[in-house]
Amino acid sequence: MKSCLETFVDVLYGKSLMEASTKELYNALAKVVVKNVEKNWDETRNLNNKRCGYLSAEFLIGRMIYANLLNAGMLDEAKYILEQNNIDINVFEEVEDAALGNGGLGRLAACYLESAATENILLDGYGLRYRYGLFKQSFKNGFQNEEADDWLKWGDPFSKRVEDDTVIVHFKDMDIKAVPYDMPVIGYHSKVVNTLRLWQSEAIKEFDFKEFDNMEGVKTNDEAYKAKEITYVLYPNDNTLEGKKLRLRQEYFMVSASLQDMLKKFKKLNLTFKELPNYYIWQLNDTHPTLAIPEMIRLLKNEGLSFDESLKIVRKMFNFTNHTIMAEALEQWPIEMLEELIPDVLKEIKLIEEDLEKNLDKNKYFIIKNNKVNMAYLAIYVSEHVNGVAAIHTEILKNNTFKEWYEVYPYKFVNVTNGVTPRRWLALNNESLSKLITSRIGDGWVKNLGELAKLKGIENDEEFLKDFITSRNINKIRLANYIEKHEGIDIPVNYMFDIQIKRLHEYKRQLLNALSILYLAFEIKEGNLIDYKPTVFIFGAKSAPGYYMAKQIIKLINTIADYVNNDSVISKKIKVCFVQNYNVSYAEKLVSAADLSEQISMAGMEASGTGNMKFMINGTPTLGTLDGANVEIAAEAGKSNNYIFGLTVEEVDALKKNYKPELFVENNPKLKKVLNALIDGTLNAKFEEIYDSLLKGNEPDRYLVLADFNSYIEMKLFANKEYQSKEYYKKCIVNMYSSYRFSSDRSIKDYNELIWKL
Ligand code: 26Q
Repeated sequence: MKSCLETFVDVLYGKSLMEASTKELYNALAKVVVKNVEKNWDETRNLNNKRCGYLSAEFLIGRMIYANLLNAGMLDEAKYILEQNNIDINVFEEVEDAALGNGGLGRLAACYLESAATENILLDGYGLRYRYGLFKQSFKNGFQNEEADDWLKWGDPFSKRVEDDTVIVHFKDMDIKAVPYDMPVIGYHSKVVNTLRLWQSEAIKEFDFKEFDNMEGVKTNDEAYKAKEITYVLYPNDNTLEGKKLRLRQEYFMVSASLQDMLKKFKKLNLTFKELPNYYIWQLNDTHPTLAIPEMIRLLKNEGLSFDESLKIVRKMFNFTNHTIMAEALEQWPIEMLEELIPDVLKEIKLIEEDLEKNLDKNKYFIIKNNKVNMAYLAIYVSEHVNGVAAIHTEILKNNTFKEWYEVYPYKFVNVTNGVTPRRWLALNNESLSKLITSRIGDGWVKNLGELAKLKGIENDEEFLKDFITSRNINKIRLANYIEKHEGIDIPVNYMFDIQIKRLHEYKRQLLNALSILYLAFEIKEGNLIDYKPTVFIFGAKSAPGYYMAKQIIKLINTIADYVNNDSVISKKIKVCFVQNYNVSYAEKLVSAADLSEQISMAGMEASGTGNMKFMINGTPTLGTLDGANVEIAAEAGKSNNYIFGLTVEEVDALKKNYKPELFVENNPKLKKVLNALIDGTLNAKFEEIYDSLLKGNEPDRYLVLADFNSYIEMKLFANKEYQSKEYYKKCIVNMYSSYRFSSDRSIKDYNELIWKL
């Protein structure tokens, strides 16, 4: 490999390793990795076994260089060669993340591809190659500021443009070229190398200067612009639908290109179309790619099949994963918009609706209603399986969200609890803990996280306990240095690190955390918290640019941070830090250094959560509600090894029937004081809208922040008390070795056994 890297740097840039820039080294090293897996990649591609395509508008792959080196078995060698040239492999931390996703759903897709390759399962990713990924966030006067994410400025050395596989996607107003860029998906020490194929939109006819002067030219150039626009930027919404025409274009573009690609390969096999479901099936990552269903029917009819024959085949080809029950996220596209962009696809949707009316009571079941297409119902009606992403979430789908569908199709509904890859989320992000684990049980856990169970009981081993604490402290020092450098905030490493990192959303209740910090601040000021272990509250979160309330909450937390950090009494006990531009790479550092994992959504709202799993694997207890996968985390590690508080789903439902938030404030002067601080000038800014959202309007305090406030404070103080004893670290260790269920290797095996049957 040594000569290989040197050759690449020389051939590509005419330089020695020491002369090369970080960008050049990065590109050359990535090329060496790709070359190394080329043979396995070709062999995987040429297999004719049944496959699944993971069809997703988002793949939040983050920084790929370390993960690919580790998985290809080249990490140690790369470190060594670079070191010999006086280069620290950490220089690649400058390389920006590929943020082709928003949050949980996109990161899950990335973990699943990695796990499938590791398990030698033939799962390909199909998506969009956005020119700009999720915006870069900075704070200006405490407010979120967004800038374009030019991720390609580092090059894209893992991708190959495959001109020969270009396809044409047809819209009513124009035809557009879809050009695939392929990335190898390298599993950990495995033979299978899968493909992540991302489509880029381009004009069939490039910009034409000659024709620029006449009317014809204006039209051509307008089309060139409109074509490129489709994959120009990722929609920055998480758990909310924005019903924009361009978004619909993106979805159809992705779906049509992917299916045409699959069909082209299938036709080379000279089989009958009936065999298609034995050759290729699709997992729909939420409803975003649901147009694949009518599009597949359209394509089969183009091959000469009837609608009925086509539908019969298509019914065996699709499975649908739901990721949210939030009403504002459920996709419904206006008929007019479909008519305007893709009338041929709309025709097939209408025929599916007619088929539905033959089979089901049309007063109760529909796909089209009020001139809108309900994408979830379309997906459920035709899919073979529908799954939720955590046990409690699947139950809610069956009993509430899709109740009537569960009544007619009980056999379609299955649960597959989410997972995260232990390569990126333990082996790579937490070197000190990884070394400690390996020193006791060997390194088999990297491929099979279940081996961590061998550590059962080790929380009582004094030496292990001591080493565990040391490893945590190493990570905390590293994080504190990083935060000092990037945020300019000094974080004492002997403080407890209490961390909430996730997209900013009212249902995730960052506001509850913020209010609890104000409560603590006032208690400290009044001299009431003598035994409180000093704590730093760390936040990381992006808000959708158009989500007003979420942006107000960011400003509030930054305002509280100023208030707390600049008060000489309060800051001796607590500090607050909201890191900027929270992303996958930041998460890797935060997760390994956390003492407490905040997972405090209103019960019933967070489908699963996956950040909660990342913390658990790294040995951090959860301060959380019984929501999403928190329920299963508490079950696996033991409820008493986590800090569970708040209303349950049933209690939320009951309380919501007649909720009066004032009742929770009236007899609670401390809470009253906290709320008043939002509007009375205690802080440097006023937050009337936040205050009003809790106490006024037709649905005050929609997410029951005030109802859960007391039990949250109580549990937070209890966690703080325990943190001062060994009991706390024992809980950390039990969480860590109980985390097998939350490996995405397990999730992928569940998908394969319950759904794909590859
Ligand atoms: C839809 C239409 C137009 C524009 C944007 C969107 C859109 C984009 C992203 C709608 C929703 C999303 C993302 C949803 C999401 O990330 N859900 C999360 O999925 C995780 C993985 O299953 C779960 O762990 C989280 O609980 C869930 O919130």
